[in-house]
Amino acid sequence: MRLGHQGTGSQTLLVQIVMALIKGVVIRSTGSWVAVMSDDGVIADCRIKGNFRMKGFRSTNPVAVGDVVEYQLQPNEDTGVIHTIHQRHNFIVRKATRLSKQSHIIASNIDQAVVMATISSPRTSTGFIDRFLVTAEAYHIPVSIFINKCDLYKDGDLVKLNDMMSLYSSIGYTCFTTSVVSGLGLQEVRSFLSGKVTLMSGHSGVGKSALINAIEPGLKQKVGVISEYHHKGKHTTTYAEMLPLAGGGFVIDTPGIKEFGLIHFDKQEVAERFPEMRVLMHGCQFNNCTHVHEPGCAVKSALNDGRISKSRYNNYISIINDEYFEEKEWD
Ligand SMILES: Nc1nc2c(ncn2[C@@H]2O[C@H](COP(=O)(O)OP(=O)(O)O)[C@@H](O)[C@H]2O)c(=O)[nH]1
Ligand SMILES: [Mg+2]
Ligand SMILES: [Zn+2]
Repeated sequence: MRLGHQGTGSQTLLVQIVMALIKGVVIRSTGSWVAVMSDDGVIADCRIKGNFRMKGFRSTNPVAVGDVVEYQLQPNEDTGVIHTIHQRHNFIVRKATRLSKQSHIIASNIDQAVVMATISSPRTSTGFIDRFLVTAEAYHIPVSIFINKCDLYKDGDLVKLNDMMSLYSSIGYTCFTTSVVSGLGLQEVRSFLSGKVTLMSGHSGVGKSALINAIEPGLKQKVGVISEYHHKGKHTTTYAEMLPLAGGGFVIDTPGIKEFGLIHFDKQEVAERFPEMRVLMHGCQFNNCTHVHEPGCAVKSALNDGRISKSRYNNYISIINDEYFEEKEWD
């Protein structure tokens, strides 16, 4: 095709360029505006046109971070309109509010998840870690653990660090020890994240932003900003954000998300999401065993002889006693 023609030919070409659908990935979604990064790295603010809500699923946000979309640039504007959302490979949700039946899609098309924990300053409970692991397992998303701030730990904290590492490694989870201050583990983390879409979670203050900055200095995430979550049980309007890595891949920082709602979950399913329980369950006397009080329970006998850790089992009990499951009956 020859360019530089006069008259209608070039106008047609121009119209075709403007009308063309551009494919990209949603990197920020803040309500009605969505930032989409195209394959060649250009970021456009887009609006959503039409109804994209999924059937049989009530979510508060039709488009989520990680969605692959096609958008059209608006004539004479540098904004776009999203026309199509590609089918999601997976997505992770939380309850929109504590008691709501609606859910909020945190992110989609995730290759792997990471929970960042700290032994102290602040202490991360195993309850938080196990809930995150269980949720990732339920979505079949590979999940690993980063234990950060290792420069700080001495004496009792070092013992806890080693216990945590050996417990979760023995179950099969990949664990990294990291320190943004000393540089411990950062090279390993950089290659672990490269080329993948990684959802990163962890309490506020564990060092997610600091670690992202350390491996990707161009990103300049705000460090030490604790603003997200003032009142327990109330989700404020903080949004997940997808950060592009220079070596390919993205990290999804999920600020202010304290817990993932175990939505779309049956109580019965929870034990299956504990890999060390899953391999034993077939040995239980009853095939609908809840592993709480039944005779002939293979999980409880493994607990009694130390093959299953007390903290993991206690967290299992705590999860199945969640208020979310209260209205639900065991099948
Ligand atoms: N000693 C130490 N402090 C760290 C480390 N990583 C982060 N911090 C500090 O912990 C605080 C919270 O970090 P930030 O990245 O904002 O945590 P986020 O809320 O998880 O994003 C900041 O003051 C950081 O400087 C680390 O490995 N060692
Ligand atoms: Mg942060
Ligand atoms: Zn059992």
